[in-house]
Parts: sequence; C-alpha cells; structure tokens
Amino acid sequence: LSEALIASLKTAPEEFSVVYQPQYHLATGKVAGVEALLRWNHPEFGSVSPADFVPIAEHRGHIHELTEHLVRCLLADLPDFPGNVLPGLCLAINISARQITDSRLEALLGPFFERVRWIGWLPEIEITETHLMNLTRQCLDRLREFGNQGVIVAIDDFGTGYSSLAYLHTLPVQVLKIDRQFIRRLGEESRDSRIVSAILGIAEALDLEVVAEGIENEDQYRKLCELRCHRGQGYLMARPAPWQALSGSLIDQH
Ligand code: G
Ligand code: G
Ligand code: NA
Repeated sequence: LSEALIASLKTAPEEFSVVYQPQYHLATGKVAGVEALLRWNHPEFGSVSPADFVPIAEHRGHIHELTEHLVRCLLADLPDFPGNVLPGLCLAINISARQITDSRLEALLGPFFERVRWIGWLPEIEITETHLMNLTRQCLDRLREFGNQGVIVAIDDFGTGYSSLAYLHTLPVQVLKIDRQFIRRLGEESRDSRIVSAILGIAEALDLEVVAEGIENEDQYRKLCELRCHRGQGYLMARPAPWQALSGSLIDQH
C-alpha cells in the first residue's frame, strides 16, 4: 500500500478527492461549518481510508504532497465568488502535527485561507490531540501565527491524548472536538456523560468551543443538548459527501 500511495501521489492526482461533512449548532440545528476529509480511490485497492493512508504518508515523508492534493481539490470545489453561500461558516481541514513547522506549509495553505475568507467563511485547522505532546516551541509559535491571521485552531479527537490543563491553557486553540468514543454510549453509559460534562466544564473555564463528533442517534443528540454542548457532527445529521451533493444546504436562502 505504501508504494502504491507514493506512486499515486506522483502520477495519479485524479485518485484523490475530498468529501465534506457539515457541523451544526446543536441548540438551533443550523449549519455551523464543514470539515473537509480526504479520500483516496485506488484502481486496485478501491477506496482506502485516510486512517490507513495518512499514517503511511506521514511515516514516508509524503504528507505535504497529500495536503497539496487536498488544497487542489478544495480550490476546485469552492465557489470563486462571494455571496452565494451561507455567511460565516467555518471550513476545517486536518493537518498533521509534524507538518506544522514545514516551511512550505504557509505558501501551500495561503491560497486556501484566502479563498475561504473571500467567500465570507472562516478557515479552521484541526490537529489531533495525541500529537500535541510533542509540539515544540517552534510549532506553538507557528500555531500562534495562524491564530493571528484569523485561522481557527481545533484539537481533534480530544480525550484520547494527555493534554494537561496547564498545557491546554497555553495552546493557541479555540475549539475542542470530543472524540466519538465518548459519544457512542452517551445516554446509556452515565460514565461517558460525566466525561463529556467534564470536558464542557474545562472548555467553559478556558473559553473554548466544543464540537461532539460521531453523533449517530437522537438519544445522543438530546443528551448533548442537555449537557449544553455547542456544536455537533455525525451521521444522524449528515454523512461526508462530495461538494456538489452538499452545496445545496450551504447556499444562502436570503
Ligand atoms: O474520513 P475518515 O473518518 O475516514 O477519516 C479518518 C481520519 O483521517 C480522521 O481522523 C481524519 O482526521 C483524518 N483525515 C482525513 N482527511 C485528512 C487530511 O486531509 N489530512 C490529515 N492529516 N488527516 C486527514
Ligand atoms: O477525527 P475526525 O473528525 O477527523 O474524524 C472524521 C471521521 O469520522 C471521518 O472519516 C468521518 O467519515 C467519520 N464520521 C463522521 N461522522 C461519523 C459518525 O456519525 N459515526 C462514525 N462511526 N463515523 C463518523
Ligand atoms: Na478531524
């Protein structure tokens, strides 16, 4: 798979595409944003999950090329004029922690940030919590620079890593995404409700927004509303879909 990925990155850009999953304000049910997720469709292996190919790309030093394909797809999908989409939505992409200090990253993401702002949206980057421990001083400075440019920084899979409260406080982060393992048994398993409640308490103290991932049923949605979780994402509301399938729900109705 590793060799196939490297070959496809070089010679078969058409095998990469992007799907978008909306996020909602839980209290109102209104769209809050969208997360862009990379897909790789290989002629022989079929559809390969990013959970499998992203770690390979990281390990083999090809994550920058993967993000190049992501940005190419995003720029092809997004409208190139403002006024046609709901205003003020966040558009999130996933960035690997080890990419943050790559000197090529700013030039690569610049046109993406610019386009997102041009259509009246806010760019967001998600970084997985398990990698945060290894963030160097240089990484933190780079994240702060992104923050100063108006890019929202989110911690992905929150609850699976070991962020200490003291450390969270110093990170230039505005959003916590609760890992879906804590959402799965919400409602039936009171321990998970208490964990989610505790995360919401931490977020309130640190003035952070919380997104619940992987909401699959009404019980989970209701429980999250009860706990006053801000935003949510999951198959109950919408599955990730190509831009053309999704854009209808993002078009400004006014
Ligand atoms: O879409 P799916 O749930 O299969 O994604 C699995 C994992 O792959 C998710 O944790 C997601 O954050 C990650 N992922 C998806 N697209 C990208 C991407 O473009 N870059 C990086 N680094 N990770 C991605
Ligand atoms: O960790 P991250 O936010 O990057 O994960 C996004 C991944 O989760 C995507 O691959 C997406 O396909 C998947 N996903 C999104 N909603 C749901 C859901 O409701 N249930 C499950 N099992 N997976 C989901
Ligand atoms: Na993510």
